[in-house]
Amino acid sequence: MKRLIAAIALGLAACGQGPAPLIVDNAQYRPPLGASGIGVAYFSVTSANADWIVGVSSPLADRIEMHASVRNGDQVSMQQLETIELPAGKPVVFGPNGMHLMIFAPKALEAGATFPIQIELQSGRGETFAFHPALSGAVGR
Ligand SMILES: [Cu+2]
Repeated sequence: MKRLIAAIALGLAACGQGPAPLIVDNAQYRPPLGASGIGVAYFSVTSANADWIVGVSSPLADRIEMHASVRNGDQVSMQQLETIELPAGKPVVFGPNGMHLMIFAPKALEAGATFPIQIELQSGRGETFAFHPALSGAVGR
């Protein structure tokens, strides 16, 4: 009987109304270098449903912008993106020399703490992910 109840509960969860959560991998946070006051975050994100990122924020920063690095000959500049498309089921990668998050005036993290970043979607959802202050190997959530 217990097993049957568990199976029903699982079935309900699988049929729930809520859309599947975002999958975030390799979420890493790079604190500001020197006195720049600007940190950077990289990650890859996959949404089961087609959606758009329409905003990014953190309780530990003044603001966060989405940027793309644009190469023009020898020059690389950055362009701010207001929205970023998330095709259904395809990872969208934010990484060095590509799209990234610029984090303005982030607060210093305590040892062992992660940096919380909330991703707002056009569908109205918002999810917060833990970004690890590490250069590699860290996985978000
Ligand atoms: Cu930038």
